Amino acid sequence: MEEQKQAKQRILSGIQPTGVFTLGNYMGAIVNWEQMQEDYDCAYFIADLHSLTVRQEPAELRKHTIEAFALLLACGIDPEKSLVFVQSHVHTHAEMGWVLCCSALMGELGRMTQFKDKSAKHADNINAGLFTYPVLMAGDILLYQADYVPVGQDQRQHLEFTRDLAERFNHFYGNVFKIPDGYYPKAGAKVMSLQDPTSKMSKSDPNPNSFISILDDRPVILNKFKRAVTDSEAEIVYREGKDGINNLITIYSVMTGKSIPEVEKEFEGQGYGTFKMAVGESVADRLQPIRDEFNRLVGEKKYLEELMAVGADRAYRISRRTLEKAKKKVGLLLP
Ligand code: ATP
Ligand code: LTN
Repeated sequence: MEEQKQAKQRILSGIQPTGVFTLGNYMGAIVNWEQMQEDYDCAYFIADLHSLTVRQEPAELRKHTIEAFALLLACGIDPEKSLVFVQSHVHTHAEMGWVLCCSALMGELGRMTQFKDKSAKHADNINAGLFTYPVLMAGDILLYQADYVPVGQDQRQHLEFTRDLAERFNHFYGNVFKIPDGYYPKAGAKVMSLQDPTSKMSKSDPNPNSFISILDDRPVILNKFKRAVTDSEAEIVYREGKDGINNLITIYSVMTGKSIPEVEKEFEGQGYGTFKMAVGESVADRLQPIRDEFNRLVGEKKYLEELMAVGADRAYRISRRTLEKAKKKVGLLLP
């Protein structure tokens, strides 16, 4: 049994507890996470250390962390099949981050789009953690010798950085890390804001009409789609320049499993109003069981804490092997 498991390739990914997950997180990452559980050895975690790079209210962060853990389970991540844990419960992550920081270059970190975007958004708190964020993320991935990292399009640059850093480390110190690949969904890798379809849907957007939270109820979902920004034409076709409609077509296509030409055909000659409601209904149908399961699980705090403890213990036992190897290679004396 154990041997069979070892033969499988390893998947690892994380999500920050910065609020309730959006439809973007779900389509861009979690849908793949759930599907991959069958064929891979998967590890998923709540990236709470990463969320400290933006100022958080401590009580809120604690609440969001336990809720994010429950949400993962509600989305179908099965702790019997996958390793699920909270990043800060496993101290190897912070330690690996430090060792890797000493191989990361200021220049490459300064070029990261997310660093530039978040610095602009939080000009009063451009902290060193925001700058070294990708190094901590690289450590998360490399500690587990992951083969694939399923993420949305916005994380592509961080994945490239992880590969470069791992290659550099291996080159200087000897082979320690496996070089991971990103894994992106064919559709839904970048779900756009419903209010500004040229920018990505984000759970920390101050305008709640711009995103669908996976815990929104049906009337809220329908209302948000009704107000979604589109264009002044009347054709439901996927075409360059029609960012709002393209986004809605993609969402409907992923929710229903229909191809884009099938969706175009289904709504030929129909108005935007009808189409928006159909998209809203498809999303509400899909999210309903997740919401029900979340509401059940979130009351089971003790059960969730037990799962977190089991996950942390297993994650530590796996990750310490790589950490020790890396520490030895750079010349640290192991105790
Ligand atoms: P924040 O708004 O706090 O920066 P976020 O909504 O961008 O957070 P993360 O926790 O940073 O969410 O991302 C979790 C996963 O969801 C990542 O794999 C990321 O690529 C993916 N993701 C985030 N937003 C989208 C989106 N709009 N479309 C597709 N995937 C997304
Ligand atoms: N930066 C990621 C969250 C994250 C992550 C990881 C994803 C932290 N560590 C390791 C994949 C692998 C984000 O989604 N914004």
